[in-house]
Amino acid sequence: MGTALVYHEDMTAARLLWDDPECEIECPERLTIALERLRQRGLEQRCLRLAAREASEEELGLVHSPEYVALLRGTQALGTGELQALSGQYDAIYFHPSTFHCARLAAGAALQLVDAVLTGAVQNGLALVRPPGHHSQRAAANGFCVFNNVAIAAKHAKQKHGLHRILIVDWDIHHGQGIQYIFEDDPSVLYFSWHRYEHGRFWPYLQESDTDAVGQGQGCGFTVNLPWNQVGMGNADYVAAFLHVLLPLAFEFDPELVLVAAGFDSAVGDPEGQMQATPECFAHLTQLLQVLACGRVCAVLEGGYHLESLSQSVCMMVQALLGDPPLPLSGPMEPHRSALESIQSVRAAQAPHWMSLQQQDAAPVLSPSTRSPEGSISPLLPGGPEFKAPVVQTEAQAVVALSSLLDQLRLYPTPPLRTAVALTELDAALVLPPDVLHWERSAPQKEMQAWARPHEALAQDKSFNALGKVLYLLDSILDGQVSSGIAATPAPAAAATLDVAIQRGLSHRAQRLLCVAVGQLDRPLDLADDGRTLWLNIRGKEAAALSMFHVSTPLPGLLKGCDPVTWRRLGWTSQNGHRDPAPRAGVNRPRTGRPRQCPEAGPASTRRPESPLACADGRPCSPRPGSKQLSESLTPPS
Ligand code: Q9C
Ligand code: ZN
Repeated sequence: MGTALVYHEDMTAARLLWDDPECEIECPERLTIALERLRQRGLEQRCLRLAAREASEEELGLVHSPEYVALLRGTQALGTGELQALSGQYDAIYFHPSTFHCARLAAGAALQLVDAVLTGAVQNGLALVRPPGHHSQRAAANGFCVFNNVAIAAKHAKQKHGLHRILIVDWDIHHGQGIQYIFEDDPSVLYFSWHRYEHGRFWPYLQESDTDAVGQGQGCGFTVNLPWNQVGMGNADYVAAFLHVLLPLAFEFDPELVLVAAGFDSAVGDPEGQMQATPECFAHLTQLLQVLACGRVCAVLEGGYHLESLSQSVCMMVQALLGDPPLPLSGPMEPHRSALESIQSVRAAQAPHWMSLQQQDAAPVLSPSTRSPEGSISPLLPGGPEFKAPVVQTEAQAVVALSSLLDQLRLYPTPPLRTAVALTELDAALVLPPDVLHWERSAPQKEMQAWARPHEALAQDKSFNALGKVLYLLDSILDGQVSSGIAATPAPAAAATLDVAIQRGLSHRAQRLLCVAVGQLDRPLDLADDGRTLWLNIRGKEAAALSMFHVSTPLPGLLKGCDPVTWRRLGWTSQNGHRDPAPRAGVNRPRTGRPRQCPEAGPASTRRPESPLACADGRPCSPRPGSKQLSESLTPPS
């Protein structure tokens, strides 16, 4: 399935007819040059080209008031003076006699794109439009925007295609306050926007662009604002925002469709944004979004005023939509301090509403007394032996008991140490950050011997010593002293060490284990294929897979390895993120993406109709293959 490119030449007709330095940047060349560049690179030709149609007035009415639509209809007959006078009633707006036609085409293009994706004609696509849409409101034009193209498309996807969860990612550098207002109280639309904010000193100067605007009523937690308080944000900041804010929430929300308010004024060179992200960054961001909603990504152009930067970024996004592997990112890969502060702030503001943000930030520190002196495994739960499993009688009680159990599990604190390394002498020269702890200890000798015995590769002293450190580190992580760690082992012992680590992890306290093996490493033969271990091998070429829990994918670039289609073919879709067989904290949560702890949100809803959509291979999106009964996975392995 391909990529749609929706466009109509008529959208270049509207232009500024008088002098206005603020508005002159929104010019017809934005579209012509971007399209020309797509042609030059042969990208336009690879897309399914669709001619944009006008949105009907009824469709505009999904978002806008009839009076506002009528007012816009009337602008077609106005003279320049009248147009200028009317424009002056709005903030950063110019009207042209062709504005109404263009704006209807822009909204219509977004609708066509959504229709093409949701009918399965294409996998994804981009609508190249102007005027942009995300600032426009029910009865107001604003910030070059006349009709809210993306908002209309989202309403249409709900109404005409019966969707229940739509994610809107607004990576334009301005806050799409129009989209925010329209879906403020709507839990079926998760709206994420990052924007230049500078503590409120950047246009449109709104308090509601800050992190504490999280939505209202039922929609509480479905508005996510990430304000940038400094200019100069770059690739690292954008990727960090995706990894630490957007994607955790998006996975939890589990959208059926992703709409991108794709403004490229967030790219380097743009006079509005003053940011540093390079065009390739948008390929990466696009690729990250393709893991959601079975890859159904509809992007609609918003801003972007540096013609060269805009065109390059558009090309990068289209390439990613087409499935080409993105170019590597350049520039500093450490986020700015100010960016981390913003990320921290939005995570804190959203934490009450999203499971995936809980328990990680600002959790109480594990008291040393709960750790056993030898560093051997201490009781699984903080209360240790005092922890009482509730006695269960009826099924209803079982549910209550289970959620209380889960509540206790959720309180399990964040380890006081973030990262430890267990290295052998060989690697001791490695330069590590100062807050990384060097872990010197080993697992008890007897235990190690027992684990190492079946493996010839572990007979050697060096390998054996390394194993001891690996196991000790693993135990430290499993019993909550450390969050993460890095260990080294001599190459010939790698497979055996990994085998022992997996077996030990599973036999101790890991409920489910993800093993990512980079390089030519085969899955341990005796690993049970019971769904507790997901083995992902990234290697030179695709290797035979035993089951859906055994995935082998070629290195990106070698065989289009990052293609989500590969994953779908293996039975893994974004929905598999919810397999949830074991007691994770979210079991009692409705799968509507409704946030927790929102007083207005009402009782835990059962409102989660099955998705009307199917994946590329024809399977419906929702069923979760391989999930186990809770009772089954609660039983510790013998
Ligand atoms: N120098 C879009 O990107 N002017 N609209 C701001 C600050 C308004 C931007 C002035 C910018 C509107 C879709
Ligand atoms: Zn913008």
